[in-house]
Formats: sequence, structure tokens, C-alpha cells
Amino acid sequence: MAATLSEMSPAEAESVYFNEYPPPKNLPNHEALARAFIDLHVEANRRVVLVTSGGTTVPLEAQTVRFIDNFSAGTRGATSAEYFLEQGYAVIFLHRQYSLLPYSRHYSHSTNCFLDFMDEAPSTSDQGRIVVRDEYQKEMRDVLRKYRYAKQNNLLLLLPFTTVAEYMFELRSLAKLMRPLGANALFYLAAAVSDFFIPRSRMAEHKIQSMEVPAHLDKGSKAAGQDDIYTGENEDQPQSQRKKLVINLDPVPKFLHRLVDGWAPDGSMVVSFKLETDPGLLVYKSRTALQRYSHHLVIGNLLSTRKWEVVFITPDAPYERWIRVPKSRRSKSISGVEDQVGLAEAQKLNGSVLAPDA
Ligand code: PAZ
Repeated sequence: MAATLSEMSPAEAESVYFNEYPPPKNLPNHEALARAFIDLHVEANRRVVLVTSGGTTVPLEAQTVRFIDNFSAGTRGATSAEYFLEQGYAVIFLHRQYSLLPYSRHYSHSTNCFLDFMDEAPSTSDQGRIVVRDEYQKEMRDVLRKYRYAKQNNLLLLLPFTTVAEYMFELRSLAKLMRPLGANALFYLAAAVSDFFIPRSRMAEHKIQSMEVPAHLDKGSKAAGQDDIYTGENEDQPQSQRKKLVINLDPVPKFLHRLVDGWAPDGSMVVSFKLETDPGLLVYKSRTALQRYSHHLVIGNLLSTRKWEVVFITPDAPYERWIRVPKSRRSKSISGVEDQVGLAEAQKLNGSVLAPDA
């Protein structure tokens, strides 16, 4: 029986995984944009951080109708990117398409709809003109200025992904392209990357059917040899045609090893995140990840408290450090939505730990 990816060495798993998928259509374009961006900042001797953000999808079909997703909205990534920009970094923002973006996050999605910040001008001369409401003028001007500054100075590169395979291809390419940055490169991996997936070889080509279709019409709604995906019942159909969908997922190979040992530039710093829901597991899992991949910092967070509490797990003393946004500072965003632990908090409390060459 062939070995699964998790049974292979990291280098073997890399070769098998990346040969199984065609590279994403946008990859050459993203690589060209990233190359130009990195060249510019190498020239300026500026630090560049790759921030990953948002969740990855796991498609159930190659021509994808259905997919598995996760909760991440990209708040951590988009917020942290703003703090990195404020600290003088250039930011490559590798994000889930349509998730929150630096700066525009203040005015997007249902909790912060931009329309709630607008009004019609009150004076007769300006009647009909749309203006920002008085109470939001200052905050919006500040955000706008920072956004403009980042844009005009080419400090922020936005690159979207959707599936877990796209994310892996993009991460590998970007890390290799960042090699000329050496110790000026930082990886800040806040994306919620799926732990399980369906390998391409077992994936249905077409939309998975909920009832039996005649064999001569079925052009690939089942993955080859995977009849066990379909068993069981569906109440509207005659017994013989009823189906239940049983999904058989493999573990996604952990490429953090390859990032640390192979793809990323020597001297760069790698920060990963660990999300848990069980408080009893968070420190243990974060520490295990740090030991397994030998990188620089794991930031652990719990789903329920992630907006105001994280734990820094480091290879050197103090090994474990909790960082909390005080209660009085938890409602700082314009809409009153609770702000979250950002890079500034982390730096204040943790000195230079986020400086790549510190
Ligand atoms: O995107 P968001 O702000 O809603 O959530 C952030 C987060 C919890 C996805 C991030 O802080 C994190 O822990 N990312 C890594 C998740 C993991 O793979 O364990």
C-alpha cells in the first residue's frame, strides 16, 4: 500500500503534494508582483513581513460546488498588517479572497458597514453630497491617511488565495522569492489552514450526486475507486437510489518544516499561530509545535478569547508569556466591536521579540 503524505519525509511529501496539483492560475502573476515588490524593498533595505490571513477551503469536487471552510474572518491578519506597517515594515498580505483587509476592515462586513459611517450633507449648498458623519471624521481621516501612505509608497501587496492547495503554492513561492531579504524577512502565519483535505487523486471531478445516476451518464461524480463515499439513505428517493455522503479526509502535510528548513531565507524569523478551543491544550500544543518545527515564536490563542488574549511561547526565557488587552481597551474600534491583541501590544510587552534579527 502506498505511503500517505504524513508517513513521508517532509521533502518527499512536498514533492508528492505539489506534483499532484496544477499550480494556481494566478501564481505566475502573483510571483511577478511579489518579485517586483521584494526587489524594491531589498533595494531600500526595508524589512518585509509575509502575513497570512483568513481560512483556507477544502474542495470536495475538482469542479467545485461544495467545500469545507472554517471560521476565520482574517481579523488577526488584517489588524496585525496595519501594526507592521506602522512599525516600518513592508507587508505582503496573503489572504483568503474576500476576507478582511488592512484599513478597509474598519468599514467592511456587517459589523462595520461603510454606509453606517455616511450621511447626506446637511447644508443647502451641499445638499445631495455624501459626507462622513461628524463623529467619525477623525478616525476615518486617520485610517484614510495611513491607507494612502501605504499605497503611495508601495508598502502593501495584497495577494488572495481560496483553497488550501492555493495557499500552499503561494506560501512556497513567496518564501523562496523572499530569499534576497535574508534577515530582513519575517513570516507571520496567522491564516487558519485546514488540517484535513481530499487528495486530488481521490476527488470527484464533477458535482457529487445525491441520488444514483445511470452509469453511462456519470462522467466523474465519484472519485475513482471511492464507492465508499456513497452509502446509506436519503428519504425522498427509493431505497435503491438513496445516498449518504461519507467524506474521507487525509491530513494536510505540515509544511512549516519545509518553510523553516528549506523555503525561507537564512536568518529570517518565523512566527506561527496555534488555535485551540480547550484551554488545557493550548500551551502544550503551542510548545509542541515550537519544538517540532524549531522556529522562533508560536502565538497561541483560544477561539473564545482570541481578540484580547494570546500566549507567546518562545524557545528561550520567559518561554511562556500571556498578553492581554485590558478590559478598558477592548472597545476601541469605531463600530464598538472589540479590538484585538495587535502587534503593538505584543511589542510593548515583549520587547524586541518580533524583530527578525534581534
Ligand atoms: O481570522 P480571525 O481573526 O477570526 O482568527 C485568527 C486566528 C484564530 C485564525 C489566528 O489567530 C490563528 O490562530 N491562526 C492559526 C490557526 C491554526 O492553524 O491553529
